[in-house]
Amino acid sequence: MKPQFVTLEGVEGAGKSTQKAAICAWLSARGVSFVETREPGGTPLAESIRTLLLHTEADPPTALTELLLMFAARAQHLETRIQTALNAGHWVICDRFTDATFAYQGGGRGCSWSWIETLETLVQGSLRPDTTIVFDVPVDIGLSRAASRGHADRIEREDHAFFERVRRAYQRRADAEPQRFVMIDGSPPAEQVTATLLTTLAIRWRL
Ligand code: T5A
Repeated sequence: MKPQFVTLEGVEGAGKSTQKAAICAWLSARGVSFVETREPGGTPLAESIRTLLLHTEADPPTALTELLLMFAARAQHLETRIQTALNAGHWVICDRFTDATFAYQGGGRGCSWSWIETLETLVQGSLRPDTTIVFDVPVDIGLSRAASRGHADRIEREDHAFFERVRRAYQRRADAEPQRFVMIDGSPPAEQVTATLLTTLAIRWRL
């Protein structure tokens, strides 16, 4: 199998980071070489853009600025880290990618879906994730988990309706590409989510 580009998605507090650690441990035990990364971020410049995006309080980005900054960070991350890793034969396990842009800037903020598609093609060419895992949880559950970690960033402070639109946009993406997407119920206890996830991935990847 060629090196897989795997992305993890979901609303705030869906359990992506928790389950990313489980996937990485599981891949390591099977001798799969991988790079673990995240968006926005993943390189020093892209991490600086992340800070601008999540922690600018005085002059917050407009919806269009936010969209362009997400893709600016992605362009840097893709060329200098993701593509390099895939070319060298490593899998890439990435916490959020362009489906988050469709969900948050498209669904949440109401940016045009076709603008996002245009930027996706400009920045990524034909590259798309091989597998996208969405951890689906009711918004209330996700937000209460995220809140338990303390200080909320600029996007986490959006209202409930925003995250309902985000959740619906993920569902729309998954419905459009059922082969790429794996939908996992993220509501049960973490160990139970891990067990379901790894069983599903073992079948999908024959590992
Ligand atoms: N963004 C990102 C965009 O708007 N557009 C884009 O294009 C991109 C790429 C940063 C923000 O950027 C936005 C979306 C985000 O607002 P992020 O760093 O992924 O993205 O931030 P968060 O989604 O906020 O990440 P979180 O860490 O909140 O969520 P996770 O990773 O889904 O959740 P996790 O695993 O850290 O768990 C949260 C808490 O819940 C517990 C954990 O122990 C932890 O305390 N937990 C569970 N508790 C009970 N049962 C379970 N099954 C649990 N799983 C985890």
